[in-house]
Amino acid sequence: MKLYITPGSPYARMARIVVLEKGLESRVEIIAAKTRVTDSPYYRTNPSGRVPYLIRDDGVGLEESAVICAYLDHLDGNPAFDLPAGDQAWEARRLEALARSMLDGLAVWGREMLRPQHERSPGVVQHETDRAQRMADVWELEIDHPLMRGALNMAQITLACALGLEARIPHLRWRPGHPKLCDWFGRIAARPSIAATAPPGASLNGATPDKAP
Ligand SMILES: N[C@@H](CCC(=O)N[C@@H](CS)C(=O)NCC(=O)O)C(=O)O
Repeated sequence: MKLYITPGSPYARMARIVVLEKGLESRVEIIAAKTRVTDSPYYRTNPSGRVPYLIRDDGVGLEESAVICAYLDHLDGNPAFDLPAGDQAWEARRLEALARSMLDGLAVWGREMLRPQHERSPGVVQHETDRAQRMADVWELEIDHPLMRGALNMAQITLACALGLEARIPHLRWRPGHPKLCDWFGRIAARPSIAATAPPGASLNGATPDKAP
């Protein structure tokens, strides 16, 4: 199988984490795609131009991090990241959606910061800055949920990838005032699959890192 990624994509990172967690390194070739450029050869592989993108052994391509993660997790017939039974399934879905909501906002913010400074929208940046702050407040309260403290699951992977975007977005400051979230992130960031997929840092187009602990 071939998994197309970019090193900084948090969505691709989720798939890369599942590859490592499931010991699929020998079955999945990781390929860096060239995204967001005119006429990239990658568009002949995946017309949407997005990552992650998985080409299965039968040649069929899959989009969407959640679909790709579920597919990889089920390959061995012993999924580790399926929903728990009963009412807990709704809690798991709620938490995963909450983490994805934060991630989606941060992805918009990160994309804006990749644009040249004169093309950036201050309104979009402010909106996403405020959203990220509110979501960090919510997660400071939710992080003690048993599903966030138990065995690794998709909500935890998604939140780790969202918070890890601090390396890519210099003004993302989710840490101040959120000690429990800092503690949680410190632990999960040390997990080998999370550490091995950490995004490269970026001082994006003139923005200055600003990281109070
Ligand atoms: N909903 C998608 C989002 C994927 C996505 O937006 N990926 C970004 C990288 S973080 C991308 O490929 N952007 C390239 C482009 O927009 O052309 C998923 O969960 O996989």
